[in-house]
Amino acid sequence: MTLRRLIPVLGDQLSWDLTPLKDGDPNQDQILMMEVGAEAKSVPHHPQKIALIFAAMRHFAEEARARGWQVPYVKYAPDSSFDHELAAACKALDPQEIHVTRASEWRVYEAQQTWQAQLGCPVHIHEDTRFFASLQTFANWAEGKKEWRMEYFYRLLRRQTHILMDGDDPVGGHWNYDKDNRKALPKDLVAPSRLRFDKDPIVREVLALVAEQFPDHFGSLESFNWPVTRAQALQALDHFVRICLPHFGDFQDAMRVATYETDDTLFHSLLAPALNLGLLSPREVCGAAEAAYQAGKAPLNAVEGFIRQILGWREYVRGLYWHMGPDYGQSNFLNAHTKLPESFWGGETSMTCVKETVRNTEENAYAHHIQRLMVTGNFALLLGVEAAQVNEWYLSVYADAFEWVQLPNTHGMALFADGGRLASKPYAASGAYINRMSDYCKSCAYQVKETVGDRACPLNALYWAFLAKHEDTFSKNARMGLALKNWQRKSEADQAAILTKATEVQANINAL
Ligand code: FAD
Ligand code: DLZ
Repeated sequence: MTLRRLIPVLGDQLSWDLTPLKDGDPNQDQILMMEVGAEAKSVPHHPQKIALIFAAMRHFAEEARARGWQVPYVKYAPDSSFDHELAAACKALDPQEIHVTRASEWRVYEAQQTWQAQLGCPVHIHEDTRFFASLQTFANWAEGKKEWRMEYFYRLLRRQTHILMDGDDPVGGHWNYDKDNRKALPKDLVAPSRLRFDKDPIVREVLALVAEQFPDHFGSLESFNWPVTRAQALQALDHFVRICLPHFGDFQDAMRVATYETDDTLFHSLLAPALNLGLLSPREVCGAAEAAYQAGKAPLNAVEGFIRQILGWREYVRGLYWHMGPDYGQSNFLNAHTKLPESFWGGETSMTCVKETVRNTEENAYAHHIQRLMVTGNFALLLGVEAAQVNEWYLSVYADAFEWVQLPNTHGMALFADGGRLASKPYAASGAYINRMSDYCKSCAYQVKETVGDRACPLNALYWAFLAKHEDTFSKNARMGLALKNWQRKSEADQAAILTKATEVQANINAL
């Protein structure tokens, strides 16, 4: 029988809501899924990330077969690529048309645009409809604005979606409850345990494959516990909303040395991988959080704070990623050329904040937002690490890392390498910030209250040197005024001592 449509489903498109599948017919069409070396080796992905994608893909294929679909499934081969496997499938199956969802990143989207000519078969690329805002909505909003700020895009989407709205006004009278969301963790508070997911035969097979094929990639497989099916992802969502969401806001920015394994995750949702793969939709996740507020089961500061991450940040960075074009990651606004420290790949360090964040990353393919932004991100920003190296690291090491969301967060938010398209000022901080939001400094070899001298926290001198180096660049940025004034108020002798210390730190970057 003639094959009407071949529908390639990529590893982060595991949703039945996507147009090619919604419009497809299992009696006339087939789904193609491909585990390919070109994707698995495009950067040194954390083994848990690869295992998660392959296990979720294999489960999705099983589910599709149970729904009556035929699913040619290419199991992992190191030398394979989408282009190669697609050509082989077209040769074998001779489809009349190919229908695919637009890839989530520029590199693969550009390849998709060559498929029709390469394969000699009509290729229809459908928009990814899993987001609240279309790319056109972002483009319309961005057009003519001198500055793009997440807060205003978020308000537009609150109004459009009626999420947490009371008529035309935000529920509770404010758009944002962040001022209530910066509490320090009480010493005796133990964060909740997470659901454990059984390692079914598919997961076990994939873990063995990944261990064998990617033995040198940074990261451990031992603690693998990601939801790999929609059913598991829904259980994780329900568990988060009931147990963690009520405290999500209060302790959203807090960090602490892991005494218990739950200190690595605190009250965060761990839902980003499931959202990014398509196992959960952002609409249902925000809906579940809003319902908890309406039922009196979670306070407004927590629910608004959580929804803002998804309806606000997630939508905003996706819009910005596509709007900025394929060269977004090429800029280097702060002229940063330092090499990524070895401590990012697990090399020794006495800085507790970096050690803890990298350990969490290595063990769990996870670190929460403040660890990513204010520990490793801030350290890379202050050291002036070349953006491309930092971007590649972030794209590699997290289970939720896909370029459309990783790049704006790293290049724009953490490094200010885009010159302020995403953020109004760099998120630069000295050790004092880390000390306020964590207990890291208490067990650190360095003294957070000292700026110069052998025992001084390296972040302090680096912070002042960062301000001094970019004084001219930021002199017209009102949000940097106070910080620059504090630098300018220092005596010449103090400034000189601090800059000398910062130079020493830079010279010893792999021995800190
Ligand atoms: P929670 O703290 O529970 O937040 C809830 C959800 O909100 C997340 O699951 C996520 O979907 C969304 N979210 C939160 N913050 C952001 C944000 N800034 N941008 C977009 N969505 C957000 N997120 C990714 O999904 N993939 C990445 O590759 C990624 N790279 C990042 C790199 C850097 C340098 C920084 C600073 C942030 C990055 N983030 C990334 C955003 C954020 O840190 C993660 O989404 C979050 O830590 C994931 O953990 P969680 O699911 O427990 O999130
Ligand atoms: C990230 C990734 C990896 C590691 N492997 C695969 C794969 O083998 N097959 C697949 O379909 N997708 C994989 N992915 C996700 C793709 O890279 C993802 O679809 C792109 O990031 C989107 O452009």
